[in-house]
Amino acid sequence: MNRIHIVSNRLPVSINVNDDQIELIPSVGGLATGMRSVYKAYKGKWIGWPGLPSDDIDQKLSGRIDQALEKEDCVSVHLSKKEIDLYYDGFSNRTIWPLFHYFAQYIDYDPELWETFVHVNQKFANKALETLEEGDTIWIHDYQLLLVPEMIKSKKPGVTVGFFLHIPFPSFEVFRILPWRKELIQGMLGADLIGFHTYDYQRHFFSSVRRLMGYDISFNRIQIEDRIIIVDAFPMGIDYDKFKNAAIGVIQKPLQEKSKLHRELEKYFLLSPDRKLILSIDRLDYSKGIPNRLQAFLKFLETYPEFVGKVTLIMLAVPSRGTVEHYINLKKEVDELVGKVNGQFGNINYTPVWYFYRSMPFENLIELYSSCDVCLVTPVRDGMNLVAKEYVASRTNRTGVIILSEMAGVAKEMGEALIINPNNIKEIADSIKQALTMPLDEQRERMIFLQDRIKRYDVFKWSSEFVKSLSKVEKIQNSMHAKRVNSIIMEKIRSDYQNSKLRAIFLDYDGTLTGFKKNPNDAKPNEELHQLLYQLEEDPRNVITIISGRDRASLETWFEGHKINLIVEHGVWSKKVDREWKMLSNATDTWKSSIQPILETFVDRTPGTFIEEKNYSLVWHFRKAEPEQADLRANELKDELTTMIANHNLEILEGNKVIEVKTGGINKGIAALQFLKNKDFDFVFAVGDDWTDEYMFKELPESAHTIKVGLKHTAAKYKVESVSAVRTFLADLIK
Ligand code: ADQ
Repeated sequence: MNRIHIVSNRLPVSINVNDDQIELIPSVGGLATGMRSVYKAYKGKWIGWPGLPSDDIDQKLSGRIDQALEKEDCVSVHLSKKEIDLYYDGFSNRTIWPLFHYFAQYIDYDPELWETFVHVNQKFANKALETLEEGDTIWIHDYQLLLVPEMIKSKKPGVTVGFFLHIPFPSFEVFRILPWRKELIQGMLGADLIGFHTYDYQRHFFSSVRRLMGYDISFNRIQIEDRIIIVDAFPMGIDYDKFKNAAIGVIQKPLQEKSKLHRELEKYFLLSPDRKLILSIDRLDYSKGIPNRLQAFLKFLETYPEFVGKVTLIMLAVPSRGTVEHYINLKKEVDELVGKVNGQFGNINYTPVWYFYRSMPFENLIELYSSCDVCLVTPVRDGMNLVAKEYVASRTNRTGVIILSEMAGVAKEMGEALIINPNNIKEIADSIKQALTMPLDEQRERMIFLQDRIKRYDVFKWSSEFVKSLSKVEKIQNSMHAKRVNSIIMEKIRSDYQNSKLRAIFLDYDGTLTGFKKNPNDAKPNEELHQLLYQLEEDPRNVITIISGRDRASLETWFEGHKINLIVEHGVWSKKVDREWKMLSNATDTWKSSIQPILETFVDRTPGTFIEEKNYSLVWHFRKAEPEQADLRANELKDELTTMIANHNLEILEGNKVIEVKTGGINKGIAALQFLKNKDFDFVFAVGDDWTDEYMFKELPESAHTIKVGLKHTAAKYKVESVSAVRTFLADLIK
């Protein structure tokens, strides 16, 4: 792989200018650690804002700062105070952040914020473009830079672009609220690989892509023209060993070297052997559920008075976004609640909540992690939450209990924690009691599993997995472009054709041999096609089969007089030349009564659409409908059907302007294989245009020549652009 560059809002260093001296202070955060290993190893650059507003530094100093950063392979994007205010504090933190964390009531819809967001994203993209060379890879981070992937891809398509979102991706019903929702999705879709912390966020993202853009999605791939985008979950890890080793260091420190905080913690325990500490650490953010946590602690002390005087909550809140109104209000609310708990239960010897409103050095953080019996992590929404993982890594004696919100991404990896709903105050209060009284054996049993898992998938593994996927997607993209039929490929297929004795030729019909018509019944073969097929049939070595999703009637009529076999309804029925129709499978159609009413509501609501009923499938046709409305409805329908199909063993096929629901387990691939049975074909050929044909491409023997019509991603070996290219190809084959 070539160079890998990183783009994030902030560079991994802070700058201190003192008496004209420039000092670079490396960031110790998890992301910086993980990414440093990547861009250093792949000889890339890190592009981002250095943290100082450009209005505060004169040009000369700015040049010197850039030079100092350059030595660290960092490239700075200069932002003015106004840009930071409108792009970072503004659109990023007052619009996207509340939207993506389901705080719709906090969203700021100011178009000026949006315009600056676009402008600043373009600044980041431009800086990256100056650095990027074709063939390089770039990994873009987080919600502040959602538009950068597209801005880069559109200018340098040869660059492989990765994007990782560190916060949740909300459900479509929430995401759609935003006036600029399409632009954000489009921006993200410039990436070749999009990563989220959890599968749920991925699922929500797919739903928005489907509903807003109408792109094809299969498994974890989105197909747009001749591009493929892979979307996957990569749960971010921490630098496990760093936390573990630091915790060992803290424990082994002689008394005189211990920090003031550590000595205070130890003194607290000495007062009484049954004293316990609960820890809470976050940025002061409304998504973190801090007021709920305090209310739950209050409820706990009220419900279980035997713990009053024995249990203390250490609450660390890092000041964050302090100029934004909702954060100012939150600070006030938290202050009041802390006052309330301490007022109600505290006395001269006992302070129930020790509240620190500040950042703390790493060493103190470790002292807290290793001293506290319980870690309380109760966000109302959180992309991942690294605090929970850091607590686990710091528990060298393998005791300690985590109470964890189900709304944090990390809950997916921590089944052994006590999982709570952050809005259920009573449940949290009861969990605190459960955690404090949990036997040590049980604590260890749970902790061992947690530690094993979090150690295995640490931040280095996380970044290397993402990089691995980037190189995989790069290979897929390259192979897609390499597949077009050219004269060399044509020659090879023709020579195989000429040297063979018995040939199986599978031809899809609509979109392959003929173009699409508004009314499916108007698509009958024209004279040119008849003549072409007659020529193919003339050679007795050719066994030709039209393999289609259509029903029996039209194809039988249209190809009367031809020496052509028919396979229809995606493989349910087949008919050899001069024989009767045969059913290929014992399929059931009992599911129709539950799916038909859903399709009918779509017909009612979408003029120009209709349902076609086949033996083992139902098809919703929307070619004649008003295109924009139909596309919207089609996406809605797919979304609705997706939740139904698993219960019925069904498949949804997205054809060209049709959505077909059919019985599972029958497809063109299985049907084509049946046809090949007991005969010695030494030339197998298949051509088709949509993804129902992909089954055929996958199932046919390795030696088969398979061709996809259109430039989308395919399992076929080769591609041609259009129906007329298929006809030319067939004509050339038999020349
Ligand atoms: P954050 O919202 O910042 O990150 P989180 O993942 O918990 O949340 O990370 C916080 C980090 O700050 C931790 O590493 C912690 O040690 C540190 N920290 C917290 N309080 C501190 C204090 N008082 N002093 C010093 N350090 C403190 C966003 C998303 C998360 C996602 C991360 C990473 O909101 O959901 O997990 O990115 O993708």
